[in-house]
Amino acid sequence: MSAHRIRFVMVGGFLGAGKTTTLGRLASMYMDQGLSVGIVTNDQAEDLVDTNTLRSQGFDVGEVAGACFCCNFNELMGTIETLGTAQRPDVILAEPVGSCTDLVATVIQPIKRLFDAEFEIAPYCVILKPSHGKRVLRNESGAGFSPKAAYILKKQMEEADAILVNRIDELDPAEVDELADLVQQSFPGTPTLRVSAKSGEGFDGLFEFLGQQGDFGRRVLDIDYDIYAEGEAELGWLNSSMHIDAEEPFSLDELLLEIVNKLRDALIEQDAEPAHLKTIGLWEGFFGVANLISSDTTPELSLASGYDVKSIELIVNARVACDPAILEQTVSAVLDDVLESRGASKRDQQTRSFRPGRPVPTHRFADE
Ligand SMILES: Nc1nc2c(ncn2[C@@H]2O[C@H](COP(=O)(O)OP(=O)(O)O)[C@@H](O)[C@H]2O)c(=O)[nH]1
Ligand SMILES: [Mg+2]
Repeated sequence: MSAHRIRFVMVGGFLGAGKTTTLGRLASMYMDQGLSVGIVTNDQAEDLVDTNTLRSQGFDVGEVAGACFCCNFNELMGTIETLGTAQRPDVILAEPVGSCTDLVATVIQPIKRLFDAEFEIAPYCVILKPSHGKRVLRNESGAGFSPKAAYILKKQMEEADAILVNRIDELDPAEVDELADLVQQSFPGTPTLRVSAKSGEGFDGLFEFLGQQGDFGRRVLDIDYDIYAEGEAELGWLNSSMHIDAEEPFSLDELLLEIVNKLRDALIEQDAEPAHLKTIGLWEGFFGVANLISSDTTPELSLASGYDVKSIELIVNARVACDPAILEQTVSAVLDDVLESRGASKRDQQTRSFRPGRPVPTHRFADE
């Protein structure tokens, strides 16, 4: 039995909202306070860029792959147990799949009811992604996603104890005010925090907010699982990993950025809106990461390696509003193109592409 209760901090939000960046920053803040931290990532399939990104930064990360936390609750709890074997963690940071919602009823409430002696629940924060979020909250058509995917994005925020308006580093103050007002109109009474996971602005306030004691994770949704399932199934999902070898060294960062840039162009041409494209290249302890979070934002090298390489492990994760078969062909063509121009080749490639299946939660506790 446990000596202390582990603080369970889950941070939700749509695909590409900034969850992984936020959790990395929070992990460092908890560790600076002398606390031991475990992180749990989650995806519908293996080979996660997020897990590798966070592990490369030196964090203790467990992965629940193959189904979301809600549909694989037992593995979530099992994975938490494997973290911090030397020392039971003080804090668990959990990142749910970005297309998942109803997490209060299917993850937080079950932890409270079944594992109350072992865990205490921190306020459940959900990150607003300005690019897609603004259009969805304004009920604009052409948000790049269908009304059913927009339904998921809104439900995610509806169940939050607080909503984080992220990316304030790149928004002007009037835009931030507009977003915060939109959030207030849509979810009256829900505290709204303004943050930048990239610069750290607003994180002292967030950290304090997360440290509150109280009964959090109580906003159980009234949700239509048919719309939710159909919204999720409109996304094409692809996880692919491979080794890449070349005769001559090439810039890892340029390769990563070129992959994301070319994918973006190819997807726009097919009218397929990216929810999140990410790729990590790893070689002997150093790594680079590139990301794209919507068709109208710029691809960016989120973590630069600064290295030239001849051999890497490459992982590509793509979540795009299109047929997964088309997504797989597109990724394959882009990889062939960028590798050929470097005289590089790939081997041992493993690719999974699919539409997420209907969510069937392990537990669902709807009433208090
Ligand atoms: N400019 C800016 N970029 C951010 C911020 N937070 C996240 N990003 C970038 O957005 C992309 C997606 O972030 P990530 O944390 O992977 O999102 P997730 O899918 O919710 O886990 C990455 O390229 C991040 O570097 C932020 O506050 N400002
Ligand atoms: Mg992530």
